[in-house]
Parts: sequence; structure tokens; C-alpha cells
Amino acid sequence: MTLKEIILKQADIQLNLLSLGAILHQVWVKDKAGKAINVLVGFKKPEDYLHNPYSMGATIGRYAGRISGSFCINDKKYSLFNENGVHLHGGKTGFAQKIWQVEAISENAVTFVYLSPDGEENYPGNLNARTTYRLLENGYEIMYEAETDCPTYVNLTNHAYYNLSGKGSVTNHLLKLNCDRYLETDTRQIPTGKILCVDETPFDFKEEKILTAHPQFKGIDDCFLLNDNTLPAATLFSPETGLRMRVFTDQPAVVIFTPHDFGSVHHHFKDRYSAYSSICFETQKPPDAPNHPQFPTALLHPGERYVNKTQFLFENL
Ligand code: FUC
Repeated sequence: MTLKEIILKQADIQLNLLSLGAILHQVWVKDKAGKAINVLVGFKKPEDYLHNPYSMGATIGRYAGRISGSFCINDKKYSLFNENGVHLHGGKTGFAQKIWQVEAISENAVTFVYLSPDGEENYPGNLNARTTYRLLENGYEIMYEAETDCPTYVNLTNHAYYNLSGKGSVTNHLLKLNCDRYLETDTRQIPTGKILCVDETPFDFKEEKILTAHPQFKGIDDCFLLNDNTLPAATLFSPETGLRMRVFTDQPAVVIFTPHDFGSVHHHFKDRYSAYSSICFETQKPPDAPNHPQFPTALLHPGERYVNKTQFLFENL
């Protein structure tokens, strides 16, 4: 099977995109020596993404992150596909695995569209979802839009794995998060509803520091709440290449994920990357918000337009 690949390109940046999962396959930027580097950990060939258990580069939906098995809308309960009570990344066949249509394409932008039918994965409402990738002068923006014909829950994000050295590990990268708080989770990684302070934990990146600086660092797979949407949600720097990436978003939270390895598909990456190869910045509403009224709501009503924008901006120093 040959999958459609779209390339958006300008002087210092190139995006390689796939209609499968509206996937961001590669991001090429120039390091301080002017050499082009792909800063995403991803499969080599587009076909490889047909088996993508870590959702590499993909658009995640209808609901990014974990939901505790079900939710209620107007007193009606919707049970979702789950494993041990955990519904993850939209279910058994989430948006990451759907073929999206190219709705519009120009020199610097492409819009993918996917119509998720009423009842898909047991979510109510026909949901018309769009993912637009747009090149900016020094990076790119990902915009999600959605409309529904029946109240439903929506939470879309991108699941790219960044490594600003283009190889090895991110354990030597510097990270700053504009987040004082993160969500407590239970043993299934579902939020308990409690919001914790990052101080004196391995999650304190209020000041820029080496990812693994805290002696108790064991990888991160957690949801951080943003202090302020006018500042970068996250800043990542590779001392090797001098590349710095800043993430700006209008979303209230960011899930940071630093996998130790890639399980059953690890063999694809082991020649080029080592342990903790990469870091994801999944800007979104909090996981399980449908079951926590105190979290920002992810409910979308007919007549409303869901819009969500995140920018990834690069400099080489
Ligand atoms: C992330 C994580 C998960 C998961 C996955 C592929 O968002 O929160 O734990 O393994 O994506």
C-alpha cells in the first residue's frame, strides 16, 4: 500500500505529512552549522505507520489521553472501549489510524479533514474534524477545528516525538515548562482530580534544566497545567545542535511523554536512538476532563466551533 505524503517547504524548514492519521512524519530544520536535521523520531517509510502503537506524529482524537471508561452527557451514559477501565487516545481505532482527506492545500499549508460518524467508538454526534499544518517563518502551527451535530466530547492533539539532536537521546536536552502544577494520577494513570504542585518533584521545570537532573527522574508521562498562555508552554534545547524549540498554545494543559523505548516497534529506532530518545508535547485539555467538572470542559455543542492552535518555533544558537 502506498500512502500519500505531502511536503511543505520553505527556506529553513520542511514538513513531511501523511494523510494516514494526518501524521507529522518529519520536521527538517537547520542546526547552528546550517545542516538540515529531522527533529522527529518516526518511522522511515510512510507504510511503516500502518502499525503505529505509539501514535508517532499522529493526530489524536476524538479524545487525547485517558478517560476512565465512560462519560455522561445529559444524564445518558456512554461506555467507551477500554482496557482495565482505561479508554486511551480515542479508543480501539482512534483518529491516528484513520485516512484523512486533503481538503485544501497551498504552498505553505495543508488541511486534512475526517468525518467521525455518530457512534464511532461510541461517542455521540457526527464530528467533522480538521487538522491544518501551516508553515511560519521559523516553525509551524498546527490548528484543529471541529463541529458536531450533537453534544460530544472533543480533545485533539499531535503526538510527535521530538529529539533536537536528530539522534541519541533527549536526556541531555534542557527543558523549561511554564507550569507550576500537574495532575495526580492513579495506578492506571487516570487523573484522580487532585492538582499537585511541581516543587521538589522531578516535574519541576519552572527554570530551564537538564531533563534528567532530578535524582528521581524515571521518565515523564504526565499532564501539566499551564500558568499562562502568553508565554511558551515549553522550551526545549539541544546543546549538541544548538537548536531551541518553543511551544506556544491556546490549550490549558500539556501532556509530556518521554518513553524509555518503543516496545514492540523499538527495532525500527535502535540504530539511531538510545534510551529516552524523545519527548512529546501533547497540548490539550486535561485527560478524563469529562469525569472531572472542576477541569476545563471538553464538551462541544452543535453550533459551536472547536478551535485549538499550537505553534512550534525554532532557533539555532
Ligand atoms: C502518551 C501517553 C501514553 C501512551 C501513549 C502512546 O500520550 O500518555 O502513556 O503510551 O501516548
